[in-house]
Amino acid sequence: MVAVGHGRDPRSRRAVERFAARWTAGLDRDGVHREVARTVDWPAEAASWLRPARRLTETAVDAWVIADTPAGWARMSERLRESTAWAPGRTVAFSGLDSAEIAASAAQGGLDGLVGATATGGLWFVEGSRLRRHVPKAPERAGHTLFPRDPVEIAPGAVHIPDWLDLDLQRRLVEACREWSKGPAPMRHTALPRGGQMSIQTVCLGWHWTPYRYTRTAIDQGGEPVTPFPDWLADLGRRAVADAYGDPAEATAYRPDAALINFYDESARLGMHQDKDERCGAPVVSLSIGDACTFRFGNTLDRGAPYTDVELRSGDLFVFGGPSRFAYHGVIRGTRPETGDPATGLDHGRLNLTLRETGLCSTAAVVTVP
Ligand code: MD3
Ligand code: FE
Repeated sequence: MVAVGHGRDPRSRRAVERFAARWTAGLDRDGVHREVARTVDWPAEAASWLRPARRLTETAVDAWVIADTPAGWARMSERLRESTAWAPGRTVAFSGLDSAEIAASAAQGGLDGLVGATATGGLWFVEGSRLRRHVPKAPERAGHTLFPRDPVEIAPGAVHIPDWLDLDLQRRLVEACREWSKGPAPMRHTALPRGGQMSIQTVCLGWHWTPYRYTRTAIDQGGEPVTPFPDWLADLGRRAVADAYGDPAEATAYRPDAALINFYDESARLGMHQDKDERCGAPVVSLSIGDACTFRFGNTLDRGAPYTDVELRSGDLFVFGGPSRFAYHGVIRGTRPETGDPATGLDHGRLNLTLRETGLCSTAAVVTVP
């Protein structure tokens, strides 16, 4: 038996409506339909939260379910703690409460055991008066096969967030990639040092990559200048790191200065390799658009097993940092034709953008001599 409490903002209302519908449709251990003992709401600003606090706690329940804005909940949780027998350890919250404010109220104590969802399918919880986070790892998804596209940390520091880019952003990225592909140094099959060329086509931003170093100009394309790395792309990278790791400090510190944009046709592949030409351990952010592929994530020791195969689809984000930053990885031959949405502006093939911090010096100034 649960009691539901919520703020009066539309998002919290929707969250508890959806919850109540799902909850009461299910059966409890005795085969009886589950119930909501009561639902109590409260304004974000009011003279007193004492009445709703009492109503929420006056019948015995197994757990409380809360949906609120951080501002409303700051006052309500204070009331509950001071004036009722409420137990934070038997309380779960929706992602609307996942914020800096909850960290601040956690620090004041009395919220230990409170658990909530994050917007990307992870958990936050209060322990020792601190707000902590948990991103689910692959094995924990065993019972969740009905929801196969939840965000997953496939290895420490390697976080996959499906459908992170909305269609509009995918469209804008495809448009931008189309422009960048024109050059000055156009998208091309990168030549390999032992002869031959890569099956993927690549164009670079910020720094130009050839096997196996970064340069300021396209040394294999007549010394053409490299298209600058745009600020808006760095902002997108910081947002990606924030969502993958839930750590605002790490996100703010992220300063990507190079992007590799790879295009895969149906027969392209990328053999198992490490990205180790950067002199920096900052995470790599990967964005996929267009046809789906099988991405192979290996280990840090060699190209072989153990590895994990993950399907990457249009809109997916992957962030590789921490212990995963120097793991071997690759893309299996054969992206799957017609699995991308032509509404992205890409009618065939797959685009992958990787954002990196090279750890190389940015040039202080460019002096033009007339
Ligand atoms: C794991 N690109 O450009 S993205 C690459 O889909 C590259 O085009 C692939 O590997 C692609 O170097 C894979 C996923 C990826 C990117 C960089 C990583 C995984 C990574 C760096 C370290 C570990
Ligand atoms: Fe790579």
